[in-house]
Amino acid sequence: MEIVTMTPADLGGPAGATDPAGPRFPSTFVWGTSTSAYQIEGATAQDGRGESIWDRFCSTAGNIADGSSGAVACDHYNRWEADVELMRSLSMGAYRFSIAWPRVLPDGVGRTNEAGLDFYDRLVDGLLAAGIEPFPTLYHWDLPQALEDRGGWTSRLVPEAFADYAELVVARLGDRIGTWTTINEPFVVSNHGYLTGEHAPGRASLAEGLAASHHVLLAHGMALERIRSIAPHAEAGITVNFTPAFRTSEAPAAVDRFQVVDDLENWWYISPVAGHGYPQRTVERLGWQQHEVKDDDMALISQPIDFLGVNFYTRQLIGAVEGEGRALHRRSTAMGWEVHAESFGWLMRTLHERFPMPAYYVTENGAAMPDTTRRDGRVADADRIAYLREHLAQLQAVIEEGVPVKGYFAWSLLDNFEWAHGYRYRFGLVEVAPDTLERIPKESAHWYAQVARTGYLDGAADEVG
Ligand code: IFM
Repeated sequence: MEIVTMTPADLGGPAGATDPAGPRFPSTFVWGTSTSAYQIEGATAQDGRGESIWDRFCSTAGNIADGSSGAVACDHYNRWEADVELMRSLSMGAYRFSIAWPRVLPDGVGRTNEAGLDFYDRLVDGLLAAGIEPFPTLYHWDLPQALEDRGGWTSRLVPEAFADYAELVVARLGDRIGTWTTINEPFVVSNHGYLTGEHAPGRASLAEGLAASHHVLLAHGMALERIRSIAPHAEAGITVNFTPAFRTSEAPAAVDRFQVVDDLENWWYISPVAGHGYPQRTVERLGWQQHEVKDDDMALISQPIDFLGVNFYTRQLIGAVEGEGRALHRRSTAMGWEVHAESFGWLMRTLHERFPMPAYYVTENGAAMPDTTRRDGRVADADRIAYLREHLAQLQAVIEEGVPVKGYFAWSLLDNFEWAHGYRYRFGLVEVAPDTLERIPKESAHWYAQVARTGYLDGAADEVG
């Protein structure tokens, strides 16, 4: 039997006790960046891709702040080889991307578009050849329009179609994929798409939002069954976004708002996935009759997962009136989201206490910053570096406390299409020049590459890695 000797540094080490460079992330920690298909691929009419709800939504004036769309985006569909090389040059060990359902099945069901599958085939092979582990997500919001025309996420037809789509993709790529994610951010899919209407497909109804919330989780459960049967050795999970909520007032209106907002935005999805069902007090408060919930649905939704993907950006402060908490922000990003790394540590601890999972990946974390300026030909984004450092320090602390966090994916590799905001806000570690689409790594990209190489946040020499 091989005996492996672990050094304190391999284990993360005690905080700065023996190491002048401070604590070190475990040597097995996965470092990557994250993107999604509609936000970067472009080529929406190329090689037989079908229409998605985002193509349709963007074509209506007023839906996107700058009137743009993802039609070209970063043109990653045609530049993927250079993007893989870019990731390799930045020492990335993994890449989280999403597969565009309408590229693979233009009508959502039925006829397969082989050219679409071939694209992801080549991407996966290219990543592996570059030593980068592919972490695909099966759904990051680009529903085929043909399925929206048949009811979209308010209809049970969509989770059923999603399971078939998942089976097709996993059968094709599964021999090379170690980690599958079913759905990205079920809250945003149902809330923004069907309850408030700020995202595609732009429907605004509480009843439709609640129906969608159940169907999107059902889609996760149905797809998970298929993944288990086709790729039993792969790890599989779901990515949920969290915006920890804190109440700033004792006023009854604040208490009332807090309960609904906190349940819907934070616990509505993880609670059923973890086997505890939908938060009952909010089910009652909203008068949800749950006609969509059929026998066995909750068992499908709560099948064991191998990891939970966690997306975190900010916290929210809830008073009696919407927006009241903003006065308490000390620092904000360009989007007005408060920078509050302590809430990230709080979230990871709270999740592991309340809904313990075998492993966690931070599948998104990052910031749109206003101050991207040029200095000596470099793109200086010191505030993004500060954001990343503070959040990674929180992660380091919770790992040392025993929370099994296995990897971190910075959002995002590239400046890209930020949904209803268009191209106004830029989350990339790499700038994408709006006119030429040239990729220019920002200082944060170089900083993050060094962290990935060394496992240290603060200036450890590269040789340490
Ligand atoms: O750009 C989005 C991403 O698609 C999902 N999570 C949040 C990001 C920033 O808003």
